[in-house]
Amino acid sequence: MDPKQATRLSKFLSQHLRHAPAAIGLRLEAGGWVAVADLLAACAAHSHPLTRDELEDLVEDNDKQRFAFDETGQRLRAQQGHSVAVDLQLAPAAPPAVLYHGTAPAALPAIQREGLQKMSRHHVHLTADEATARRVGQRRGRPVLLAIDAAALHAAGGVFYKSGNGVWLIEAVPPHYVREAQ
Ligand code: HQG
Repeated sequence: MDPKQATRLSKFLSQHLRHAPAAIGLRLEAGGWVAVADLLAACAAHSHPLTRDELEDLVEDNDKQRFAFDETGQRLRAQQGHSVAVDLQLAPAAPPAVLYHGTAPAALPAIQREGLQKMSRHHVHLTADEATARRVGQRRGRPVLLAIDAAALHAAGGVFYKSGNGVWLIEAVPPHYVREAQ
């Protein structure tokens, strides 16, 4: 599959596995899963046909590993980033001492005032990798890199989860644990 086509399909899958399953007649099961057979039928019925093999390639080659099959290979889900109500059934995990978040200068005053909020997603997204955080911030212009004192927040009772593609998730980060890292 050519890269443009792969990006188009990846965006279509993200949209419907994270935000609007009902728009193509799908309903997410507990854990965010959909049956692969139903997904392929829904994609075909909504102008994004692909085969099972193409779906496997797309999942494997995806730059951020956004999607994952279950252990049977019969179901697929988005690994994070949902706005629809879904319980990903992740287990709480101890984070590394420092995590990063990339944002835009315009968001900084509000973040300093009220901390990091999940906005329209289910969680605040954090990463252990500075470069990744910068790239996320860059989507909105000049990136601002924030360092989160994850060890202190965890010690204070903050509950962290790690998604299957290595994104750290938390309900909110109070301002006290956030500092500008550049
Ligand atoms: C900001 C993409 C004002 C926050 C990316 C961010 C990531 C606040 C925006 C993943 C705030 C939310 C997630 C506050 C946070 N006041 N602004 N109190 N607290 N913000 O897209 O983390 O391609 O929902 O800094 O690459 O940017 O979709 O979250 O700028 O991995 O797989 O509000 O989405 O991955 O934006 O990005 P988002 P995010 P995918």
